[in-house]
Amino acid sequence: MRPVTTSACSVRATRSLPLLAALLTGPFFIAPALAQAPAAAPAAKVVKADIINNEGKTIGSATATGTERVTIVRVALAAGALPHGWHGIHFHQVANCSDTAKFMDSKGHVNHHDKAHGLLNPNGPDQGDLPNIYANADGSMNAEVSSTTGLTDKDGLGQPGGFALVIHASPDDFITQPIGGAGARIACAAFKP
Ligand SMILES: [Cu+2]
Repeated sequence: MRPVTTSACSVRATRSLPLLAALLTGPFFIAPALAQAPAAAPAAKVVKADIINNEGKTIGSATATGTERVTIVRVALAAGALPHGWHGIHFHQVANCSDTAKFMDSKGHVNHHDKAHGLLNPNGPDQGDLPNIYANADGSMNAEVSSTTGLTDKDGLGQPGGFALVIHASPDDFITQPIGGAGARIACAAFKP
């Protein structure tokens, strides 16, 4: 049985060679190339929100740009906005910054898959995790951070309650539970759905 099968295969291979040559050299070669041209990427969504401090004063703005698979946040803060140094920043579950003294109404981190907190945590990260941001000596800041938590993903930031961007008093150590030792919530931006 085996020699027969081998022989049939070689016949097929030999017959297909001229066809392959025609595809590579003839006009047919162009057609497959056009068929594989990438589809136009869907436009990214862009949303903007004021960042307020514990006194309810607007200290700057946050602009989130993203798709179903990514979110990039640009933070722009005026002089005097934040204490000098590194600060944790996260996506929290609810677009509510109305309790300005503590910003607890923004709830915990976005975390649809029940992961541990921390970009360096072997059981993490949760979907709210972001790298730290740095406030200049005068308290101003211009920064961009990114995440694979999708801006328009219903299982990400596109959830029904919107989301909040929360800045903490201290840097996130990316591993300690529940928020990496980032401490009090000192600024908040509510991104309504
Ligand atoms: Cu947080």
